[in-house]
Amino acid sequence: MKTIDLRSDTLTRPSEEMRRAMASAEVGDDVFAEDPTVNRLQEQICALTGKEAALFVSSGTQANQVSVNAHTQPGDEVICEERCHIYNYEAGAPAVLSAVQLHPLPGKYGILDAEDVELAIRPTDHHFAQTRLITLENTHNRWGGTVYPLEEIKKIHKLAKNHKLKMHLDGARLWNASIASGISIKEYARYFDSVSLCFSKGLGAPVGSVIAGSKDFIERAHRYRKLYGGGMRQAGIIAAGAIFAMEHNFERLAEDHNRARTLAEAINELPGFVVNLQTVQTNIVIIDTSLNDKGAADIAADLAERGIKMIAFSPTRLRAVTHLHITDEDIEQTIHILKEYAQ
Ligand code: TLP
Repeated sequence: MKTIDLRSDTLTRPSEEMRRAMASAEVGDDVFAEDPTVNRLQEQICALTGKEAALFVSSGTQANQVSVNAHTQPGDEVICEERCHIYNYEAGAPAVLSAVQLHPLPGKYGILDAEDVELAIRPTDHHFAQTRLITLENTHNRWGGTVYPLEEIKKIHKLAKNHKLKMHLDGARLWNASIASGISIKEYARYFDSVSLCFSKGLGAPVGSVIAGSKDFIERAHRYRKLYGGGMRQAGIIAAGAIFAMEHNFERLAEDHNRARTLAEAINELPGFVVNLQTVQTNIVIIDTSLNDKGAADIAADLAERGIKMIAFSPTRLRAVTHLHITDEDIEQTIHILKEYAQ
């Protein structure tokens, strides 16, 4: 029985061609900034984002945490959305590594309201932590891959400027946002002081993320990358996978989005399963299972026995993610098995 693994787009394995590109990559010591492939990747990212400088890092978590540290001082406060990755899935790193506190705000489908953000900014007073940074996530993972409307980003950017705050974008899946909205990565990046992008999600590279920002910011980020043990040597081997992924797997994300939509619509018709179709904008489908007697973890276990893997995202929510290895037939088969199961 073939297993259809919808747990995450991080599960993709490098293709033969990607492996060949990696095997033949020119390399040097990147801690000396002498790896030509890493340097080429960073230059490509500067062009893509319109930023002055870029830094290749090992993971999305490292990209976010290096950025948080490079923007803040211990005791500062960081405004974020309450379901964001930085707050929920990075092992409490902002407190441990940057000694900052997070100020999570509720958002609609992961989108913060500019007025709420403004109200959350602390006045300058010795009772309060100093608000220093706002982080946004695009697409928003826990909300089901929702795309941040550019108008909302602009509003938050404007007030951040007025209050002299920095803006960081967790753009692990900014690729998907760009394909879904038709808005370029560069246009999104304009409104942020730093942007992180992951190569190891929908783009299908095995390892690696990148941060882009001003020269000053990236210089500070360089120091934190080293401090976190993230200075890599012949990293061109993995940077070559990232370059290959950008060149071959970016445009095709539209296919993943179409498949997620087909899956979401079919699941929403089944008894006991509800999908808020408004949130299905890219490659993530969040399935509400609260009408079932069984919890999401038990349903996930039952489905795994039938060859379909999804993640229980909460006691009443499953997540299914489409990616490079998921075909139209896999979607049909998933729908077929879910139909049988729902009855
Ligand atoms: N997300 C993973 C899990 O950690 C939940 C997934 O399967 O979706 N930002 C966002 C928005 C992410 O979704 C992720 C990974 C990261 C950052 C962190 O990336 P890595 O795993 O490379 O540290």
